[in-house]
Amino acid sequence: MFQRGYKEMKDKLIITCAISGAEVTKEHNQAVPYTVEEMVDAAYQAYQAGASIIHLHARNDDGTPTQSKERYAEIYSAIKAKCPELIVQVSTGGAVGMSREERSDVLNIEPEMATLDCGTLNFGGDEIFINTENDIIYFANKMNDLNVMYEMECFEKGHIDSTLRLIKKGIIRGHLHYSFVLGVNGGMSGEERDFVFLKDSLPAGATYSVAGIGRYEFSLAELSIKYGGHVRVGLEDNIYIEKGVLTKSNRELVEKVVAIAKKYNREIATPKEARKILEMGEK
Ligand code: KMH
Ligand code: ZN
Repeated sequence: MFQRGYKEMKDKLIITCAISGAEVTKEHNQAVPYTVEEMVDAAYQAYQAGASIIHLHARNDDGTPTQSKERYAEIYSAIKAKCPELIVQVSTGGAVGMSREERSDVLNIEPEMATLDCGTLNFGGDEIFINTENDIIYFANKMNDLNVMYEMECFEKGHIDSTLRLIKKGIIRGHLHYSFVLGVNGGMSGEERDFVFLKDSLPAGATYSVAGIGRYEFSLAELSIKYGGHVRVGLEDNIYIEKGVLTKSNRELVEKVVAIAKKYNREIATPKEARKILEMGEK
């Protein structure tokens, strides 16, 4: 009986909402949150719709991205005050061009979860999102020291291979949770064969979530729901609710995933259940 209940819980769907990002602006979609109040409202609405994790990039009030620990602390504690059980996953990716020291400042607030970007890729035009092997080791060591759970962001298969090498060396450790970010201009695309290749390349016992960029958001969400993975949506990744129609909110994007999950009889995990599925300790 206990076994069955445990399995049912493990089958639940973790929805992450990437509410803000670092690159998308209000010029793209008015619903992109900048201020602390806007961040809290976006997080709360997404949580109410079914998100158990918020992927957070801090912004200054004028919308510029920042990795400042003071700004993150302000937003993080305001979100926690409004929704204490929600998992707030901070970004150590920051924005393209930031140094690793700048990007890692946020870890000083000792969040319960953060991203660990697992390789370099082109990011459109002249942009390169740099994550050297030493960068990955630097972030992983810092998160190990501060007891921060990491979600490994992989934009292509080579990034998974890099994690396997670092797992062997004992640098990446703990429960292995991956996020495939597919469809970036410069990264791997988000067709079914790409997704299947990645999920089949993971080490035993790993869990994964999928973030489809732009037009891939909902097709990949559906695939991941079908195959037993987890899903990330949000304005960071996609600003449309359907082709050519701007979404009204992060909440609406989460609601659309919940509707797809219903079709496949995947129940939605609460934050407490998500913590268990991801084998996170209590913070
Ligand atoms: N803003 C991108 C350059 C992450 O959050 O860890 C990197 C990013 C990844 O969004
Ligand atoms: Zn991000």
